[in-house]
Amino acid sequence: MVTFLSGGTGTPKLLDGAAAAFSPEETTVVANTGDDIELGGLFISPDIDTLLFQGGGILDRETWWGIKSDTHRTNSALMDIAEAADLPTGPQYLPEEDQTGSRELANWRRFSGVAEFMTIGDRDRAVHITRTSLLDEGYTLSEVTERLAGAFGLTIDLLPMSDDPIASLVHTDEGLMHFQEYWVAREGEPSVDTVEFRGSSKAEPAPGVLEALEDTVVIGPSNPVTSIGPMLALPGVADALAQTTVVAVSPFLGDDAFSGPAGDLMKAVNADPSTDGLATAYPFADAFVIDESDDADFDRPTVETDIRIDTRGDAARVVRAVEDAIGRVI
Ligand code: FO1
Repeated sequence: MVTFLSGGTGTPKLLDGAAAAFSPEETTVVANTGDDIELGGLFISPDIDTLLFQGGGILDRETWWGIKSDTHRTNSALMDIAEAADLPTGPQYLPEEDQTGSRELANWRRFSGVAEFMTIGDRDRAVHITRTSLLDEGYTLSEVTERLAGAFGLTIDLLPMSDDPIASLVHTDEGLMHFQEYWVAREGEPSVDTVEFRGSSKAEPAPGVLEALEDTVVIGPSNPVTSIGPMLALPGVADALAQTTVVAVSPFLGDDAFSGPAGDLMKAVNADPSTDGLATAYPFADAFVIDESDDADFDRPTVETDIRIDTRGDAARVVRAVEDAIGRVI
């Protein structure tokens, strides 16, 4: 049995090759939900969706979010209406008093749908409408995720990290903003002071998460700060990881992150934005998989391979390196 901790792009890419070493029936994936937002009344869970669409064979593999060949008629119409009505076209938070009201799960991450700052495809939107409606019917995010995983034919077990509201908020030189505003609307431009996982200390891991962490854990090549950080901030998770075998795959080629804002965010939390910084970010890791060109030096077993993942064959190669790393610990 193996459990992967996953964020938006790096770990789903690795999971393309998971079957090279681990049977899907014995694989659990815990997904970050700190990136989730409510936009125009729809609850969007980007990291869960990437895993649903990947498992269902419909993921847009150019972007690693959204559905391939999706249309965007509603999203375009929202922009047209906002422009015609002379409304703002950037992210608009709902007023403070509405952030913590009604749908509890949306706390601190509730945006107006005017001009819809994230590009939501039409088929993608059907998933968000279904999720939001089931949440409103009283189902938990875990229950909704299980239902959607069944609909997309997933063979792995997919768990959200929590059924409670946790919002990844970025404190920047231009003020406090949600991760999606920082990353999607502002393209990671503002300079980051600190990152906050609002709600995490009062949140609980979702049902099944702590049990899944009793198995061998693989931390995929996701952003250590905003993809894996929210999970580590949940009560009990870091302790559980300290008790089990953990292998971490580096999301860095030396000092460069493969994708996303990992480098800037690592600096903001005072960790070295490189493979070396992984030891600080993951003190409980028992082994690492790093790039063969990397000269990082760890005091724990380290397997080197070409960790760039462009194809399923690449993913299988890195997964076999993970298997090798697990073998060196156990
Ligand atoms: N990322 C973007 O960079 N631009 C988008 O317009 C965008 C839309 C979007 C819609 C639905 C969804 O589930 C994800 C979407 N993403 C988009 C990806 C997402 O914002 C982040 O890359 C992930 O949260 C990172 O883990």
